[in-house]
Amino acid sequence: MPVTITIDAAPYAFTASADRLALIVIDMQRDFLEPGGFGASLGNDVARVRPSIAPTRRLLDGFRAAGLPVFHTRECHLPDLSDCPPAKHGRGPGPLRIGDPGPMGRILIRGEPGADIIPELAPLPGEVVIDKPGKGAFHATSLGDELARRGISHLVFAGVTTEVCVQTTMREANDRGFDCLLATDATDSYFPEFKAATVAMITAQAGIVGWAAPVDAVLAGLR
Ligand code: C5J
Repeated sequence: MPVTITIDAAPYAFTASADRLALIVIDMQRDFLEPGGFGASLGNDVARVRPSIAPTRRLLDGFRAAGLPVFHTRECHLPDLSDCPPAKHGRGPGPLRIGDPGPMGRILIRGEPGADIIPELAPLPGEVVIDKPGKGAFHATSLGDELARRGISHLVFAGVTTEVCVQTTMREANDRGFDCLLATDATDSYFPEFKAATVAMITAQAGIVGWAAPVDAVLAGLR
């Protein structure tokens, strides 16, 4: 009989069968967390999203120790930009656009150093890494199939940025029938008020998009 995991969460306890639970770490890439990447090219202060690194590492360690599946995503595009809609490519105030050369290689391009996951959170062999052209990780990727193949129905989310790729993916997952929990200190935004609003939006109305809990509460549930 699989163990039932119970996490003390808002708006109420999150429960999952241990054989159906996975962690998804969204876009913890150099392009969003280090100077000179995509996030900085849009005028953001990357120091604002770095506090989520250590809690995300603790969450990863907890899932790995419990033998539970871990998925990572990377927002990035093909070198010829054939998967980057002109509307996305055209946005941004600065001189650097997606595909332009920057200090960490071409901005937001698959295989370039900037698109790598930061070394502190590097995927281990066997963990699935999904390259995604959109903000949501289900759009134009194999994520749905990978989760279905493993019988996953419950997801814990970490990553950046809270209100863009994390929230978009949670909403996609929610509409696909997954129960989703956001690990509140393992996610960050360049705009702290947007992070707070996202957590409130997700958990309002009896968890209309899902649940939220700090990493300590998630780890306590895994033990
Ligand atoms: C953004 C992301 N913010 N990973 N991407 O453009 O949230």
